[in-house]
Amino acid sequence: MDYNSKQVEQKWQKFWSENKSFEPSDDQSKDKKYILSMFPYPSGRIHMGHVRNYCLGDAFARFFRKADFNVLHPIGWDSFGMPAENAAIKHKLHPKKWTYENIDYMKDELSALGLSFSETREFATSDELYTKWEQEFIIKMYEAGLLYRKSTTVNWCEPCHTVLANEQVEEGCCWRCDTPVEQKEMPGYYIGITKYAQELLDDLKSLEGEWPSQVLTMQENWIGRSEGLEFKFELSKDSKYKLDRHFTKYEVFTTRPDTIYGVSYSALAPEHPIVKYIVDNKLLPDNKIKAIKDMQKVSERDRATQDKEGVSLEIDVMHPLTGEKIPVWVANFVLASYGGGAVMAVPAHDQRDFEFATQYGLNIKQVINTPEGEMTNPTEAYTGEGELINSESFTGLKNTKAKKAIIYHFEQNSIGAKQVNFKLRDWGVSRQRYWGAPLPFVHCDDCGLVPEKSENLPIALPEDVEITGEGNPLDTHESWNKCACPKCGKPARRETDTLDTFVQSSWYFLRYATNPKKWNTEGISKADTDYWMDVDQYIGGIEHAILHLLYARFFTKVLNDLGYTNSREPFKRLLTQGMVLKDGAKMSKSKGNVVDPDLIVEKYGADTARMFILFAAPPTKELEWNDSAVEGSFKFIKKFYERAENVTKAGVDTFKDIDHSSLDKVEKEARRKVYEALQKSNDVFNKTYAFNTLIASSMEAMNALQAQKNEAVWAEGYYILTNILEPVIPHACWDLANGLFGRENFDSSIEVKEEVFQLDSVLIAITINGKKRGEIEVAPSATKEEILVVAKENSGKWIDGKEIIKEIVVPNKLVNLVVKG
Ligand code: ANZ
Ligand code: ZN
Repeated sequence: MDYNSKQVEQKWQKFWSENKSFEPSDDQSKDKKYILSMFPYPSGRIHMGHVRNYCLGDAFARFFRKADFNVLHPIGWDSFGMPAENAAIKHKLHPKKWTYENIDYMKDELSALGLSFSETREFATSDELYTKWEQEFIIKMYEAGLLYRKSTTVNWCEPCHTVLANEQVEEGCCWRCDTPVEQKEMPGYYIGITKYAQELLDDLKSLEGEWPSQVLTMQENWIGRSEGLEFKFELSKDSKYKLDRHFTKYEVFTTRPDTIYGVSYSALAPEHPIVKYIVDNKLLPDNKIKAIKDMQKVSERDRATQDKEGVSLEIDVMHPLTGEKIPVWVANFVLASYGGGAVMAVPAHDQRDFEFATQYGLNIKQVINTPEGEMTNPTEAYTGEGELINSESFTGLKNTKAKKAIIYHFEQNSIGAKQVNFKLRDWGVSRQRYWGAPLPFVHCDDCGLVPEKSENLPIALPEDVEITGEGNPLDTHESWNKCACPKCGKPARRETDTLDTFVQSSWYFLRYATNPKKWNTEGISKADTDYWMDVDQYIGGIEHAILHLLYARFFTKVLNDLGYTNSREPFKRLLTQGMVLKDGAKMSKSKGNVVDPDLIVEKYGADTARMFILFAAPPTKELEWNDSAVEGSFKFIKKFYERAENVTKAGVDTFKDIDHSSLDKVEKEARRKVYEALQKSNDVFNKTYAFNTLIASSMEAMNALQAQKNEAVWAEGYYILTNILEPVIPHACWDLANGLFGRENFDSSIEVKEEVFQLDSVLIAITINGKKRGEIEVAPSATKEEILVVAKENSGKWIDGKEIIKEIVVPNKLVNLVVKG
């Protein structure tokens, strides 16, 4: 048999498409597997990262389909977002045209890889039907108090002309264009993800062992739960100047209540209301007011990398337990949006507080004993554990105990309480851009913010816009943004903000799980998601470890609470694939090291590309592009074809009745290798993900088959190898299996035969005084005594005339004799 990849691949791609081979069944009584690779952004062309992602997903889908599961393996397009608008500005193309043309092109590229996607469940998130349901969910969230509008300082990217979520700011710069982000006061829409913070954290436990631990840790840190004490500082009556009565108390949060007696100053964030009041009323000298104003201009993010800076506010608060006077400062390291936007500073036990105190000559008071005893002239804070000192009645307690005791004391005296804080902030979802899903709200002078009526959904984008890159074209599109108030009917104005694209990717997997026959009438079918959810295997890049995965988990919980699905944690297992590199660097246009998947498919065929991608590295590791390894994959498939000539009709007719005991040694070895590969396949798909080892053991099986001539063993070998390699090189396997066995599907799962692994003999090494001196072959059932007899018979001169002082037998492995003389 000759291998003509093009012919084979076209033939089977046509067959699969005509026979709808990869459509899931509507029969919900069957066991299911939902296999999902993260959907692509239609950027224009597919790259090797896509190829890896989709080949991995396809391998899972094909494996479980063969094992008789009802498999859902969908694909679609995450098609809203900025690049479409950038293309519109640069090439004068309408974002919609650009997007949908890219989708068509990339669809063809993916088809050429022979990926077993369902064709009926495909959609793009910019489809109006998708927008319609998303807008419905958004309105439901608004009605449930989970989505709200407020004015805040936001991260603003001027070149992209949009607000960025905190997650989209990387080291102070825009995640897309890398420009430094500015701070800007602006109204926007927020989704209350913080209400779910505790559950998002707790449920990470259920994912242990199923998700990469690195991703779990990243999510845990992002959510950032801290437990501590919250209490109020009260201004001392004899302060230099008087504040409005609203500002005579303020809240602080501490994770170290055990250090309460070490407080030597308190610091407020530059945006704290008290600081604002002082600035507005010019209660301090001009130079101080100016210094505070300068501080306020810097974004919180930039402050983190700046030197510590502060201004004394010339007022004092009273220590909550001792009544002692404590000076109040404003400091650039205090965050306005965390805890109360103010801290109790303990320089002896907090490094930040220490540096600030040293810089401004503030007191340092030790209250936790170090293992070396009391600190004299400390050069840094002591942050370890220890017994309390200088702490009135709490002195002598271990600090871990003191934490609880001091919180209890505050609670008993009603001066403070235990408090849990999270770093997680509510999710800002407004974008001032055209190519996104419009937020379905209307501003009415009389009624305020009014959600659109559900019969008017979707609020679709107007097509007649000119994208210039300056401002949001929806703002100036009057025939679109002028509308009637859904409540009172008076002239009103449509909201022109559009939704963050992460909103679309937060529920697309629930849409796929909804039968397309229902797409017009239901956004998410509860009955269908009851069957298909949760996703059994999710595959994607580690770059989504926080953003997308957290939002998707959150949305699932919200949609569950709103009654749309019973799923609560969407992705049962997660595989994060490594990057594809060339010459040690990530493939990128700017580096000029991109390998075009289309060219590889054109030259060698899709199966070669697929095999290389799965063989060259374990899926979670980086994969270094290697031309000769691509060539090697091609050669393997070619050999696989050519050697199929050893599969005869006689072999095919008899292989199901092979009598293992009647085979000779090489035949038995060939069978064993074939079944080892089969076992490996089950392990790989259910447990280890080590596709590279599956291919390696298939290669070994091929070589072992080649060493023998038994026709039945050849036929059985091909029957099994075409089966286990089908997820990797599907076209070749369907073609071979069809030609040799008349199979048009792989619906039988082949059982592993234990007899094959029973060995006739095992090789045991003989070592004398620790040095290897020979080898013996014994039955696997031989006893230690029997092994020793054979070992001594075969040790000749090494033991002749010598005294054996020690005999060690490690079954199936080795005999060690220790001799003297
Ligand atoms: C006193 C103290 C003593 C603290 C000590 C720490 C060590 P996490 O773990 O991040 O929750 N803090 C509280 N609010 C703050 C704000 N708005 N901006 C900056 N820092 C703030 O950290 C909580 C700790 O960070 C709190 O505990 C507080 O400092 C500080 F030896 O209080 B600690
Ligand atoms: Zn109105």
